[in-house]
Amino acid sequence: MRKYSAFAIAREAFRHHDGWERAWRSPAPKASYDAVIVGAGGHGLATAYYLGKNHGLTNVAVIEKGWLGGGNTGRNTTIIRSNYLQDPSAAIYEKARSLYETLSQDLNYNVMFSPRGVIMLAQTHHEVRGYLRTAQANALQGVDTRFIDKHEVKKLVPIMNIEGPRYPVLGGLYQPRGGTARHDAVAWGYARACSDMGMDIIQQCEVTGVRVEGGAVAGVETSKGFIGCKKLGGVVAGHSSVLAEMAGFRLPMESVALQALVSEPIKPAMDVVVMANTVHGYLSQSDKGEMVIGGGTDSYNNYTQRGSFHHIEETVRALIETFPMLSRLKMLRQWGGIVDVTGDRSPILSKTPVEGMFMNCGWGTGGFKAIPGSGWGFAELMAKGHSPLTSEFGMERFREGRFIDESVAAGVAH
Ligand code: FAD
Ligand code: PYC
Repeated sequence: MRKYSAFAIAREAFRHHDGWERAWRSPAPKASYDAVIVGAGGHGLATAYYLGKNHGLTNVAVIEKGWLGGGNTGRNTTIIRSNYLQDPSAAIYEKARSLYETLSQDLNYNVMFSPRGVIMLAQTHHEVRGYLRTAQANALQGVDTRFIDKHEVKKLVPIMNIEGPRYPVLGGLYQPRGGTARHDAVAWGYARACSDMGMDIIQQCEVTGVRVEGGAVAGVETSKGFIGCKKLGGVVAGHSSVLAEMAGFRLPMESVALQALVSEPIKPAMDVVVMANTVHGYLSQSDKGEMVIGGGTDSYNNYTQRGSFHHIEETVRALIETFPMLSRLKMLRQWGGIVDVTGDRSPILSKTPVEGMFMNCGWGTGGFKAIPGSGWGFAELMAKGHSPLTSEFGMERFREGRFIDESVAAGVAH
């Protein structure tokens, strides 16, 4: 595939942009592959990419029931940070954050990584203590965060009212190199690089069954027929328990809707990402000028890819105390995704009871930030059978009571 470059843009400008190639091929599936990944979200595509790049495995198909990036990857609020509390989490999220720093160059695709800084507001004394603890843990883990006082918060985000009547801002956990990236571009960049390595991305192809022979995976039944494989990676987020059931095992997780909304575009007003976990909302400004807003999950299980209406009102109402200017903005659109939430709010990157089948799921409300690190570790697990990045995230931890409790650092009170 031809490289994207300033020279290519200039060349195409002189010939009516006739020379651009399709970013990825759309082939018919082959009869079998060395590895099949189910789910062309960010995690599935990143897994395929690192299988090829790091382990030389390119006879790979990524199978997607809809369009690539159309699941949670294309529906999230794009916050990237690695300020988690537990060591295994800090390791994988920081690996991901550091890969984001150079992902555009690595993929030759502009993913618009914007390390504009993330502040998690402390609005109760309990939160102050919690974030001081996280800042200290992060210092030991080599993650660059620090606790800042309310005056520094105000300096970084002048539009904020720090003297709110219910929840005044007491300070915040600040990660200067956290930020955002363009979510679809992350999926598109990985997809293009995978296709360039000769991998097949098969969209509009639903996996309807997992064929298991003698306890080992043999392939998948799909809406385009049977596809054989030696190794299978299930990376289907909110549909993970559905896929696991096809293979005959259960996963300790729930699927719930999480939603977000954007305002009308306004002039630049805020160049930091802010999460307000006590009042339960988070906010950033997109390059288009929209205020990007998210809240909590629905409190019942479903697969509808839309959220309950009352959440919109609750989220905006909660944020207005701290961001009074929001009250004067019109909200433009709202959407939802189905996220896969585990009991300890940490993901599952694991072998399964089916030989040759692996699951990468449970990223819940916070997996966009993890995509490069997750793909890196899961590819290693699939290729070699073990990975230092994923070793603590096996599904057996729920049977053994070895939880990686991130219910606080996972952010908003999801
Ligand atoms: P997905 O992108 O959902 O991909 C899974 C794919 O599997 C889908 O495309 C689906 O169609 C496909 N699939 C499912 N079943 C089948 C089947 N049977 N056959 C074939 N294909 C199938 N995370 C952050 O880090 N920061 C944030 O700010 C953030 N905000 C969020 C806001 C919202 C509103 C939502 C919904 C999520 C948010 N997240 C955030 C979470 C993040 O989006 C997810 O954790 C992440 O995108 C999961 O990626 P994935 O590749 O695992 O899943
Ligand atoms: O994990 O940072 C996060 C997040 C923000 C919004 C949803 N999840």
